[in-house]
Amino acid sequence: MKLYYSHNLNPRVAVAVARYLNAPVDYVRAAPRHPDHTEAFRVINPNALVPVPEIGARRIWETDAIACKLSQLSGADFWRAGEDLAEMIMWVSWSAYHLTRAADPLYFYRIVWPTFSDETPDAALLDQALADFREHAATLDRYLADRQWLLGDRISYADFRVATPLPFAAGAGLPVAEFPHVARWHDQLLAIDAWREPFAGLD
Ligand SMILES: N[C@@H](CCC(=O)N[C@@H](CS)C(=O)NCC(=O)O)C(=O)O
Repeated sequence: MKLYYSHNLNPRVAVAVARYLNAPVDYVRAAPRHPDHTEAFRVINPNALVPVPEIGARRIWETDAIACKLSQLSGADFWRAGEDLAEMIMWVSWSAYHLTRAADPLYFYRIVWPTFSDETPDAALLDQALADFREHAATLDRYLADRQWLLGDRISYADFRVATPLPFAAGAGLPVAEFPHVARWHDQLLAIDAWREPFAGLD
């Protein structure tokens, strides 16, 4: 199975999952938004985005779907079933609509934007994103106060997904240190090679 990726937020999660699960994946670095590649890439993913796998006739894209598939293929319960499933989906959804959504402009304007523009980003937009991030990080912090991992005492995909923006905290200016339980939890993740250095040895 091929997995097309870049070093940005979502593909980083997909590669980390694949490496954590030791999935039999051929990693292919891609730049789907490069004008020379976009149209050809739409054959693989109509959104011209990564991550995206090539796994046969049925096409899937979206980091969460890829993580689900990788977990199924590896026989792991990283993607939970049974009683934990609803709670895991809750965190996957919460990440997309709250924490990662808040962090996204900070990531984009402080890390990606300067690579191709000299224009100063809108300060009000970044202030609002920072306020939103603090609100949602506080929610996460309270939740983690008496839990090792989001679903209790075992790591799951919920942990990887909710932590999507945190490896970029320094460059994006995410105030993780203000939230001690979040910082402790993310340190646990950073102790995992696949999360800390998903691209090690790839390119
Ligand atoms: N909803 C999609 C979002 C995918 C996405 O936005 N991918 C971005 C990176 S975060 C992308 O492909 N950007 C072009 C690139 O990285 O070259 C998912 O969860 O996988």
